[in-house]
Amino acid sequence: MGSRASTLLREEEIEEIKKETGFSHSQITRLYSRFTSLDKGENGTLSREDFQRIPELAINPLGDRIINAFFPEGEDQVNFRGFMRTLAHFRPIEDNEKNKNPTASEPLNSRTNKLLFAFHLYDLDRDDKISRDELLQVLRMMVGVNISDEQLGSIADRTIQEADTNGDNSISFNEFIKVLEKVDVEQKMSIRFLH
Ligand SMILES: [Ca+2]
Ligand SMILES: [Ca+2]
Repeated sequence: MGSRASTLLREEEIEEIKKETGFSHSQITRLYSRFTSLDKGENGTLSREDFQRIPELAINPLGDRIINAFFPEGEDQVNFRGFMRTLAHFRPIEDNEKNKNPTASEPLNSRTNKLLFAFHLYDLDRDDKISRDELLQVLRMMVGVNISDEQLGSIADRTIQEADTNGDNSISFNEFIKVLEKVDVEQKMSIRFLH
């Protein structure tokens, strides 16, 4: 009884999260204890400040963008379910998932969903295109201060020129996929979660 009970995850909830995200039972309980240790307000949700205490995110130049991806539009708290749904994009694709039933809905950790997640880190205004400005902002965060605005601008121009096949001066999701066709997205966008 008392406050302790509220920190336990119900078995049905674990089952639902397992189905939705593909995480194993032990991964879910382990991530839940990480979640509750980050939850300084002890209200079952995380705020942006809670996320900023994760060292890997604090040092990532795109950390703030990644943190934002955890929050539903216009909200400033995320519950465990939402936390797991976003985290699932980073779950490696396991061998037994590679040729499963093609009629099943696309898993959150598929290549396409991983790429879509990355695309949204750039597409701040959510118009489904990466504009020159949006690309510049990300480049600036990633390269730091050692490069002049002029140089950055020409990198952005060249990147758009190479990617932009329909000539609208921005990068659509399809164009984005084409550029990254040969990139090992699986390796770059996976986190090894302990089993
Ligand atoms: Ca955009
Ligand atoms: Ca285009």
